[in-house]
Amino acid sequence: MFKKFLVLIAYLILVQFCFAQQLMPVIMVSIKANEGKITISDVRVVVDHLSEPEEAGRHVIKLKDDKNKTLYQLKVYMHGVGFPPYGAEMSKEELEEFYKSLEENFEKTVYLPYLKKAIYITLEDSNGEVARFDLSKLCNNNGACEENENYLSCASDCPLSEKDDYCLPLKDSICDPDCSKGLDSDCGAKKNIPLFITSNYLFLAIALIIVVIAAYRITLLRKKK
Ligand SMILES: [Ca+2]
Ligand SMILES: [Ca+2]
Repeated sequence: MFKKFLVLIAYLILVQFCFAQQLMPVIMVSIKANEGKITISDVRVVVDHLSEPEEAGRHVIKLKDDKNKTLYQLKVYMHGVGFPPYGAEMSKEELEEFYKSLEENFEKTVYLPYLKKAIYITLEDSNGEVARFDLSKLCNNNGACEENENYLSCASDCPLSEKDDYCLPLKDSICDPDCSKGLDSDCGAKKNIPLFITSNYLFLAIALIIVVIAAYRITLLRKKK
């Protein structure tokens, strides 16, 4: 029985190990479809997992180098995900309208490897290119931290200690001002509470406990009498 239990634990650890994907700097690509018109709405480098290919998809998103060579490609399913409102009585036409809207209006985010050699991203279907994004926008080295740039893709324009709309809570004694309270331990305002105050509070707490115990004993004694 114990042996079986050990084998099960070892198997579970192995499964976890095999399927655990590594967190790393990746290119986050936001795609938007508006009335059927597909555009790449936002691109930036973030720390996340790579997207898995979606076999049902008829679109491919590619990373290309300066010689138009494909460095990486991923199959994507360009379709919104949703269900008709629960309990709503919808006619056949209304349902058709609902599913058509899912097909033509949606937002989608995919994560691609951050390859320095890649200079642009294309989104393609069987007829050719649908949308394109120029990756030089991830850093233009002009001294200002702008749209699409952040510390991960452009440390020269976006130093970690200044705002770039992305929280990177590294333990490096630099506070990232984009992190909400408590996320970056380097941002903790070090409150130097004077020792005499803390010791006074401790003294008060002990005194209070003694008073409570004494009061309890006195009431017990009174009851016995
Ligand atoms: Ca810049
Ligand atoms: Ca930041």
